[in-house]
Amino acid sequence: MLDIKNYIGGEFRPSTDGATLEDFNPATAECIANIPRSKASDVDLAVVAAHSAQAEWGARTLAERADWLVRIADALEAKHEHIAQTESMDTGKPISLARRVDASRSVRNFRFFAEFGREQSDVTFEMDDAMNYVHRSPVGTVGLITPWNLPLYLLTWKVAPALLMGNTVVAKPSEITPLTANILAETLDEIGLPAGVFNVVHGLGPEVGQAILEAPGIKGISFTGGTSTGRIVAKTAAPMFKKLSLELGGKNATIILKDADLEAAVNGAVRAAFTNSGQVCLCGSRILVDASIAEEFTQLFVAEVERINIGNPADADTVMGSVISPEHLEKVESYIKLGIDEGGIVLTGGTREMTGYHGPDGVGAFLRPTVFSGLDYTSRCATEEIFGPMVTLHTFDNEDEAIHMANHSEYGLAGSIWTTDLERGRKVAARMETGIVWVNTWLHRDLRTPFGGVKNSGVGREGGTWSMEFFSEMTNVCIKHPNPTS
Ligand code: TXE
Repeated sequence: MLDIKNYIGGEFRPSTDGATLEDFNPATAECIANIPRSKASDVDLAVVAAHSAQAEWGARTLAERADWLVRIADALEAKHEHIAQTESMDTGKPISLARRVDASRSVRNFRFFAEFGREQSDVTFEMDDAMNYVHRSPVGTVGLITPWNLPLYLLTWKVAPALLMGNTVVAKPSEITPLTANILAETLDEIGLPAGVFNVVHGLGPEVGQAILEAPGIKGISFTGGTSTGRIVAKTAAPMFKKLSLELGGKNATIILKDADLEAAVNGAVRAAFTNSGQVCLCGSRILVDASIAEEFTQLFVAEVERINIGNPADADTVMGSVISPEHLEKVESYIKLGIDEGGIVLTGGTREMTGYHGPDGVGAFLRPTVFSGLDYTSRCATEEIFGPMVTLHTFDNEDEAIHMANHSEYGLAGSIWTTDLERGRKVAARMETGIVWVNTWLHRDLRTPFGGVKNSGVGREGGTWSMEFFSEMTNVCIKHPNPTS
């Protein structure tokens, strides 16, 4: 049983009132850690610590801070397996995924921003009689609030640019996946990052998360999580004129055009649908197929889904582990029942009662991947974010109909298009109301590109210059050229 503490001002300490929460391994249902149930008083301590470190950290050069990011990457890389094992235990995701995605990308986030930061040149604007340059300074102390699906991956995606640009950090990971944020704190402490630059306060969203939103000393909020929580974040932080970045939910379409390479499209659609048990905001949870190939695609797709090796996340050949919690499993099952009520046909999977599957050892939040056909694209199952191992199949007769169906969503985060005609792919991509479109691939990421969505998928973008812009304030300095006659 791990006894996790907050990390404030370079010290590991309990919450001010000593309250704690339990953290569970969703695959075994075992309690694996106690964490602080922090409140506003803990946030106040973290803000004081951050403010005391701000001036010195912000005064360092970008190159010096980039050097720190490289040190952090090296130190995390040395803990790659420990990070992967811990993340798998905390989330129920397969160890293979935790190694390949979560641990590797957490290291890469720091390495990328160190290199990218160094490459940036000054922004200048020449006039006939003057020159302008943009001076960047830190925002100050920023609040980073992150979700449970990719805990360290998404936290480091924010911490790296925040530190690079000279900010100090108050981080709040999800209360149900706190462990790898603690590994980050331990690592930063071990390599001697100045006290107060990075702080972690654990606890419940409506308590310590809300306190971060309300803290006057926190000048910017970078949030990744559900759309409903995103509304609360915006409502609280916007009137305080805090800088705000919101990466929210998604209900992404995978569009299979009739000229698609069917084998690639099937494999891509399965990967997009069920990676991380469908618990990635970028997952392709609606699959739109040209009617002329729907029968063949559906047979191949269902057969591939049924080959997914679901089981013990600790086994190297497991492809799908548990979902994040019993509560989330119930939520996904409620959508399976709703889909049946809405007239859908379960092509594979179903509730635990329907499949008789309760996990490799009969415990834990395991659910077989479920595929529905026969549901209208306007049905609740096809429009609401389920965020679990359940997808719906729909057919279209032409491109316009496919695009209309794909855009029929309150979300607008991502989508993928499968076609052998790349010009056609570009045309369809241009009409997608999303922030990200992949053509003949999925989750293929260049970290320099803008990441984020529109509509209820959020506001703002992360990645490359977009992260650097968010985590800095710009001052334009205009210098008049000396008068030529003087
Ligand atoms: O989100 P929640 P979850 C989305 C994904 C899904 C959700 C799942 O689509 O909807 O995240 O993650 C804290 N004040 N994305 O369930 O509940 C909470 O403690 C302040 C999109 O964790 O919104 C947690 O730390 N904080 C994303 C964090 O908010 C509060 C990629 C998120 O919790 C709070 C990944 C409050 N009142 C997941 N209430 C993308 N678009 O990139 C909760 N929290």
